[in-house]
Amino acid sequence: MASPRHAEISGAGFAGLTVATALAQKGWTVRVHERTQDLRAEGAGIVLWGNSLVVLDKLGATPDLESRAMHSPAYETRMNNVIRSQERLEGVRWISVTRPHLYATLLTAARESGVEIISGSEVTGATPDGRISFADGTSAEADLVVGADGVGSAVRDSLGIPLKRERSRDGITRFLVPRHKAELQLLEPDTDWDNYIDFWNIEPRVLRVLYVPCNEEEVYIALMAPVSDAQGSKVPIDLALWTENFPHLAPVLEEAAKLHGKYYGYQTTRVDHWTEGRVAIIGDAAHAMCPALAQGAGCSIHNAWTLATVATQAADDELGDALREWERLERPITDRAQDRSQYYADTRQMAQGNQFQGDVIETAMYNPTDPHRHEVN
Ligand code: 3HM
Repeated sequence: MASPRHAEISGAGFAGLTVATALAQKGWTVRVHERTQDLRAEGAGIVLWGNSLVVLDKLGATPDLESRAMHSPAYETRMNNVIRSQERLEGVRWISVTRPHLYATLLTAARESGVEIISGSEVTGATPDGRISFADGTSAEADLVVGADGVGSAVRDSLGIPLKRERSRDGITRFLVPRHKAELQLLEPDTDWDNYIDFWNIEPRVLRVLYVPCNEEEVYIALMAPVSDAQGSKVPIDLALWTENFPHLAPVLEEAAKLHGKYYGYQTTRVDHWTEGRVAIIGDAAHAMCPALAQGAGCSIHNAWTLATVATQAADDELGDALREWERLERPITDRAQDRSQYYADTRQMAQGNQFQGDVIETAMYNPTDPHRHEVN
């Protein structure tokens, strides 16, 4: 039997752990390098749709993930606290989880599949012939190198791949806080506090709270304000400002006010190409996007899966061509998700409600595990 093929991966985030686990399960030996000393996820909560959940199914990670997740009855949109829509999203698979829980699930799956994860290992770059280099001056060879090293990707930049960055006028600060369901229920007994609720205020002032229950104990809240609004984008948050505008959310806003966190201005990074020889970039290194459609990690996870599949199917001496073909086929759907997310970030149109239909749910409905997905009928 031929010896297993070997992959070196930079970055133990959602994309890196997914591609690592998928490759290991398909018979590769895999090493993942993580620059930080600690293996843990930053951030608060996350919504996952069908396109990433089918991948987690294949990795065997779904039971663990769903043991601590929320299936909200509806995706609700409000303007000045008046309900605009309650989308039941029939036929669409989606859940909300905390980022630490998704991370722990992927880490377990990776380890159980035999992936070697090295923390405190900084990758400085890669070459198209499959050499990866490290900050300590050493290097290693692989059949496949993956740059899953985030929006500031050293792998991508070492290859000189051109990129463009576009900023929007708004941004958010994210918090994971206790739900205080009983207190919220007292403030508004008619509200279903298990719903995902997007609370928009545009007049007289642009301030928005996205309320995303992630399990029975924790809720992810994202506070949006324009970059130009110093008071609205301040961290720790200005509690008086937020409770004056969202009095019905006071119990969870008071929790957020105890935390630090970071205001993040929406931005999109578009890169010229995703592969060079034996190197591929995935995740935020390839397609960092605005969070409006909640598809940044989703696209990362589904592209990680298709990359592992294509690389495994390709003959070793045809890997470079196979990766180029992978980009040609898989990239357009991610480009469209990026464009739509940027559009919604720029226009604030999600405030209209009833947004998750038609083209907008294309990404959520995509099945990267369907071998016939690119056939035209
Ligand atoms: C889940 C989710 N949805 C929308 C946004 C946004 O528009 O900032 C952020 C999110 O985490």
